[in-house]
Amino acid sequence: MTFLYHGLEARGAVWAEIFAARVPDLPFLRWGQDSVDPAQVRWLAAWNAPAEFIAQFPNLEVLFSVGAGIDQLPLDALPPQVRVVRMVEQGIITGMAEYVAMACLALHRDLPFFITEQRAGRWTYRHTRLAADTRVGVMGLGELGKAALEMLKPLGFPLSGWSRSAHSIEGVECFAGAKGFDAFLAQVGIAVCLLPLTPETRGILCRETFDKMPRGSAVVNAGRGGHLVADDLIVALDSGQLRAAMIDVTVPEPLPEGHPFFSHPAIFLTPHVAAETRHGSAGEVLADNVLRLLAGEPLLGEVDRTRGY
Ligand code: NDP
Ligand code: OXD
Repeated sequence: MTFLYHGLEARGAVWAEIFAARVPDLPFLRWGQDSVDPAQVRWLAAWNAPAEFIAQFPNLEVLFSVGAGIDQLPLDALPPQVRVVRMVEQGIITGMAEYVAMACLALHRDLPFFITEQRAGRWTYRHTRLAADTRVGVMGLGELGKAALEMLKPLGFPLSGWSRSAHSIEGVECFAGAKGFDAFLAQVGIAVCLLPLTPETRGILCRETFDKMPRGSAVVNAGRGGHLVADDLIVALDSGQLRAAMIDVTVPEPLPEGHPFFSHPAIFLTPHVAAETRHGSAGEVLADNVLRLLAGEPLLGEVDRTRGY
């Protein structure tokens, strides 16, 4: 029985050390470096390994995502009995909360506008508002959405959240399900997407959604590129329905040269860096999960494959 890791060499080196210390009896193999007997592989950790790669392990029991999301893995090609586990670790959580706070302050204080004016050599006054005047609405109240809201609280933004099932979070007006979506949108000044990508959430940041937000609102997409309809964003920005957007994830990644997101004055673009899996803290979480597996205990971050997240 072996644990196989497929991914960045530097991360593999850190994880190999953590496993040697925490689970010394379990062989931790690194794809491309160690010799692997495919029949022995029960547990696999990967970011976006292709279906053909995973198919070579007939006895695979658990697939661990190296990241918080799992949509990048070829789940449709995975036998139904294989368990899928996403990464729930503090490095990703803190990184995302920082990114969302940065994005909300930047959009709220009109940074895209002021940067455009600066680059054009213009000293242009525009009235600014305080955080108390801009409601931030977070779509997705999971590990990342909740952490982002906690980071935003001391900044003074009124806060809303939207999720599939009902939640109750102190200081946050919570909405749930398709029924709650319009009421959620109607009052947000900045909408932050931290949803998983599923058939229900694909394309959710679209014209219909933007039109339900107050005119002049802003959008942050740090979920997945598939949540956003890129052409609809451009139309909404050009018409003034949206004031600005901060985009971390796109389709495809990387975006091709010349894509309008690179040059649109109302778009801030970052190359999928909102939150990164931190080698050390993630390795400890993975080792914890392996110890849980060995003890027959529930796993942290196990995905409900029928639900898709
Ligand atoms: P979780 O699984 O912890 O939370 C998902 C949240 O989304 C839950 O609150 C869930 O509702 C809600 N949700 C799911 N489907 C729907 C729906 N149809 N309608 C309304 N709400 C829905 O995920 P995380 O917070 O850990 O991560 C979220 C996503 O962030 C990841 O899947 C990934 O795509 C993205 N990500 C992006 C990164 C980046 O660098 N840009 C880094 C890491 C992650 P409920 O609570 O009711 O179940
Ligand atoms: C993740 C990501 O899902 O980095 O962890 O996008």
